[in-house]
Amino acid sequence: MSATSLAEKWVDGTAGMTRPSNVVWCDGSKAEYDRLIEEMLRDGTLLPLNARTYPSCYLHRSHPSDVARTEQLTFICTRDKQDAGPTNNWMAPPEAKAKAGAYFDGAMRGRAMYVIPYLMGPAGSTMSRTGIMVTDSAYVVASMHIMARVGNVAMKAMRRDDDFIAGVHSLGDLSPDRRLILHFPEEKLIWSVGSGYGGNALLGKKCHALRLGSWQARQEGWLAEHMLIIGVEDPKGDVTYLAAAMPSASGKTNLAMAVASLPGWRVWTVGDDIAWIHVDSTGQLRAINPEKGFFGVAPNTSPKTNPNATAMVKSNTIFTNVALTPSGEPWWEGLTPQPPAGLVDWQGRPWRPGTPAAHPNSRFTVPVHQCPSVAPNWEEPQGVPISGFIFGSRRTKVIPLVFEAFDWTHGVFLGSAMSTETTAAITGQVGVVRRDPMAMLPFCGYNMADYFAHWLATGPRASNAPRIFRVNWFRKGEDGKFLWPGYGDNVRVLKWIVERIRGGGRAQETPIGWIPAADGLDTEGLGLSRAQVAEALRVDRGEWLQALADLGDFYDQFGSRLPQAIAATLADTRRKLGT
Ligand code: SAT
Ligand code: MN
Repeated sequence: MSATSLAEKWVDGTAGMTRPSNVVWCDGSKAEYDRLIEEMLRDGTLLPLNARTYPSCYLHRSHPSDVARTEQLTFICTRDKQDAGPTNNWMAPPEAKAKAGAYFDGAMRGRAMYVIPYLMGPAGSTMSRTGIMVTDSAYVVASMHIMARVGNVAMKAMRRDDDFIAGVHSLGDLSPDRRLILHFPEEKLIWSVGSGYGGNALLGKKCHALRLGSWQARQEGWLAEHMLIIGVEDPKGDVTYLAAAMPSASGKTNLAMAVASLPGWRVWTVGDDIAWIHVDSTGQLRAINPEKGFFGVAPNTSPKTNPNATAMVKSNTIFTNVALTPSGEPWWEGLTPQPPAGLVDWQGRPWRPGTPAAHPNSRFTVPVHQCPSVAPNWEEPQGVPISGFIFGSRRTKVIPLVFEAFDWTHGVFLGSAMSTETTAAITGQVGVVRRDPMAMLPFCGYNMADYFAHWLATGPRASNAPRIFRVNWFRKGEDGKFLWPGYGDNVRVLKWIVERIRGGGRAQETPIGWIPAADGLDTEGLGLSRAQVAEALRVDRGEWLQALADLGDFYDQFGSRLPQAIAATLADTRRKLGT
């Protein structure tokens, strides 16, 4: 059977279930994109923005109850519940299919079903993987055009006739009561119904590249991670590549394209959200960005916090749920110090002060190549060599600004120990602390205990395992103010990380890892007192012991599946802290 016929058979079967009026195979061309935009401008799915200041930019307003990922409606559907693990919602495959099947049944009546073959990763890379998704949303098709490589390039990349992840997406009736995001890793299948929101509906992104990707990665011996990829260039012109895991809406896109506050230093952007990482034949870890676009959080993006993002979204960008100015420009909180007069809010109503103008999880969708800091080698098939991993989360307490793991195993422990304060990127309460190992809690497609074991086993396969660091830009002082300026000044932390990787960088040993020595961080010109820097780096034994007790409870749910090395490192850390 040829690749097309197997794909066609599956598409036919899906159309039999969803009953569209017609089936459109997408070719990924500019003409196709332009046609979709025209159609959406006609039916009101998109609004045009100011053609002079924001050429080829559009605004999409989603259903007000469909503005973020819905984790409580997201399931891993493995035959054995233990394979999904205690941190995932699980449903038995037959039950999942019966439930969602009822929502999919005839869901595309009177609408077109678009078939989108897509490639995650650069063309010609052995690390890239293919998918075919169907959808009844033109907004999803246009967004996929920006976020992934669509069309023939994907069909050509298929290595076997069944070499694709199959994804079915329908807007359904957009009701949260009939919304399900289902993953069947054993069948390489995704079913998503009832949401048009990015993380739920652009199936190449979290569903494929992370949830099914992580499953595939474990089977095939690589890593699929919720990580940005950057090259950090020093004043001599040497570039060190780093991958950093951070929870959604916690400054990942800002760090991915940071403008260094230190003379001579520069950050090159390879990716802002997902990294696929392989150990090459020489034992070097190499990473690709499987995506081709950014789906970034708009609020707080400004010429001050992220000048590169502000510049790149000035053309060819689809905005979702931002506010609109009278001159037809997008606006969101933080873009300018003062909101312009006459704003229309994200739901299309005259804006009332005291209410959000843009939704806190409003987004921009834009091609990577428009980023002024894009790395010249960002699409190279062999990927970039990774020398360091960073685990970062949002914690107002406990976690110091930066510290380094003692070794690979300790670094995996630090990643597994991550917790964070929740943001508007997920539906639910904002600002509550929850565990989020490696920023993968919502994205790991299998038992997280096995995921930790997979990480533990990967380091020793590398000839020179990357160093592992933990960062936290969000720690606050007694006065409730952030202790660290963040943004472009985070490059000062990257500088210390790069120095450590190269065998320099002054550090002092603590029970939790290596912390920069008193003069280790370059804080010149920041105007921070020594005491302030010390406070940002302080290890509070009491706070740590409490946090580790909570971590122990979290680990307990994995039972005997938790790798011994993780449990032993926790015990060791407790002992060092002096229990
Ligand atoms: O909405 S997405 O899940 O794609 C982005 C994010 O929350 O990280
Ligand atoms: Mn993300």
